[in-house]
Amino acid sequence: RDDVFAGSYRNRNKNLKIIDGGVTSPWEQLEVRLPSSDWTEFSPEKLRPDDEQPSDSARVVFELGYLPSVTCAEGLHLQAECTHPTEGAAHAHSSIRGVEDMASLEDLHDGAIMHNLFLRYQQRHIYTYIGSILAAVNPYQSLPGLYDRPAVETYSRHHLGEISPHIFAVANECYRSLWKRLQNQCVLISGESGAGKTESTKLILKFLSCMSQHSLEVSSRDRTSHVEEALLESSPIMEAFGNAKTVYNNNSSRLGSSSSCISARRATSREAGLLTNRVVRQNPGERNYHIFYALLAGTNTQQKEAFGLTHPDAYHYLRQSSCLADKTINDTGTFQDVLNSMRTMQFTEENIGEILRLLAGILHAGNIEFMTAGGAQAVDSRDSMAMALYSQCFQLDHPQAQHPIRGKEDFKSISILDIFGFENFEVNRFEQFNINYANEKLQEYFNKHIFSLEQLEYNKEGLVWVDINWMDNGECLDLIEKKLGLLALMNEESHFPKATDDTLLEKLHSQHSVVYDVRGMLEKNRDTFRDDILNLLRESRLDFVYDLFEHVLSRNKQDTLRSTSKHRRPTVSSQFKGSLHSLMATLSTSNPFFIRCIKPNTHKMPDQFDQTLVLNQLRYSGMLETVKIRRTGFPIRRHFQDFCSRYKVLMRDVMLPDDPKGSCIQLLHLYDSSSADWQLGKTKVRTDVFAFV
Ligand code: AD9
Ligand code: MG
Repeated sequence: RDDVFAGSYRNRNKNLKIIDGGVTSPWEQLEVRLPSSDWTEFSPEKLRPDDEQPSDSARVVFELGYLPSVTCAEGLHLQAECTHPTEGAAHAHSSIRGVEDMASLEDLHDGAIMHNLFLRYQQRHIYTYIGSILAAVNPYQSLPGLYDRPAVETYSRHHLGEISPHIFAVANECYRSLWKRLQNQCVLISGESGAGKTESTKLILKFLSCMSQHSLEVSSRDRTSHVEEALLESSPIMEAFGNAKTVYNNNSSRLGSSSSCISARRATSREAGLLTNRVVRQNPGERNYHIFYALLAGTNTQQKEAFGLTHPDAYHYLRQSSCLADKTINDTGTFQDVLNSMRTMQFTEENIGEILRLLAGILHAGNIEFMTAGGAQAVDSRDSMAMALYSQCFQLDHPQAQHPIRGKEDFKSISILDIFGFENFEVNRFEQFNINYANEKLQEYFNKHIFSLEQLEYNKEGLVWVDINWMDNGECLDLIEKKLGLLALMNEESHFPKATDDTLLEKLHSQHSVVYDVRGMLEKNRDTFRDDILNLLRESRLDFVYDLFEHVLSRNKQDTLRSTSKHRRPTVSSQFKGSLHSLMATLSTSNPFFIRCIKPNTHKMPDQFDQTLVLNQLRYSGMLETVKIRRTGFPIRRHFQDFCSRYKVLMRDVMLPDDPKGSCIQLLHLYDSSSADWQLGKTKVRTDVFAFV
């Protein structure tokens, strides 16, 4: 009979796995009914019978995390009947409740992965592992207790995989790895616009901040550098100045930010690149940066009079998109949060006043109209000035961005990368081109770590590699970055004074076929700080404005000097490329953790799971292939010698062989004799048990 099985049960990575006996699939939860006569015979103390036992039978629930290791009495045959209707076969609850680690899914195809996420989402389990990679489905609602202090404490005491999947588990693993390995760590958070990257970043920062406060309390009472707190404190400012309402996300990041924190010397820095175009133009239904509306909503009558401010619809820079407010956005609250943060970060009242005045000035500048023959150009100059002012003001608000705090050689950090997610509007322009380019770079890094390097490692270690057909985005990046690629053509054209969007289009089409709207592309690409505008601003009677631009002018001069042969200043896109490449270089020296955010619907609504939308995201991000590789792979590797010296303490009473490999084998057998959780290569132990991280 199908429904009769016997054997022992082992808890592997939280998934109850029947390793011998008739059924071999991994379960998240298995529910069986036993005739009550057998129940007494079975009597496994470690198993917990359900409270509501029907009189004629007993129900046994094998619960996740409840069975550290249960072995049935030898020879005992469970007369197990499944609670699942009619089938009569033992039925895995995995198909009803989903599994916590997709590497243990039985059916492997895109649909099964999507379905698993769907099942879990219905139960408000938004996190699911793929090995050590975390998939996070945006709940679009606050889930009680999920991120409170007890949750932080619980996850700080468990390795990744020991308890249910959570973003804190990733943060904790990252934190532990930093101290254990003394190597830089990074968390790469990807997903399309509105998928939850920024929220995830904030949660990781929250966790790390709690951990570092704790370690400060227990170790030294060194409170000299509370820079992590400064980083958290700066979040509201960062968001108000760097985020805006778009069609996809009411709080969309228009900057790429990387927060580095919790280092060996507890230093913190934050680097950011901002898309300033939004200051002067926005698409219909979208807004300018939150801070402008916050300014108008939050200032009192006296301040409004002083700055000459009225309502949002009085300003060209705010009203052109016909979207001034959103019911989910509290502009007055934002203003208060920003002021509070600025005060906590020790901005003087005078400084705050100057920043507000500058923001008001930008709004007024946008209302200047021109009636001259060259009026088109004059508008461009006005907009350039507004963008320059905003971008400098943004830099000022984030002093850490200018002065990343670097320690001595022993500086080790955790970087959290949260960039603007993929965007695909009806019409996609220069901004989308840059955003999507950045996302392709991130995907390249992901592919490299998950697939290419893994394959290389397998080959080097002489292990059998299961061929996995992953999607390489190399060609897409070549299209953008290579000689005669989109960037090169765009930059070349930007340097021709007579070039127009039409000539650019012609040039691009002669080489490639792409679907971006080129209108305004050249202008936006040339939009670097212009010397004439800088000189004008340096003449400002306001010291504050003069100071803002002082160092920009000298930097501009250096840039021009550096490229004297061509007399060219780098374009916006080439600067963007430069910063992406240096970011990637930094990341390549770090040990990465990956979080893949998934957007469940386009309406920003809770409890709505659009299966097609999710499937599409799983496909383009290569999730299926990731699950496949994580199923076979063992993400943690250590050299034999290193492994031995670290863990031989566990075998104090055992005579170990002389060679490190032999010792490793003995040690590992003691831990797991079936060798399901580990593998030996030529030089390294590979395992998926995070205790051996
Ligand atoms: V973009 O690329 O910057 O446009 P993100 O950053 O991926 O985008 P964001 O984190 O801003 O998206 O999330 C969008 C919205 O989803 C948030 O404003 C929240 O309302 C909602 N969200 C995201 N994650 C969570 C969560 N863990 N819990 C509750 C969430 N709500
Ligand atoms: Mg964001």
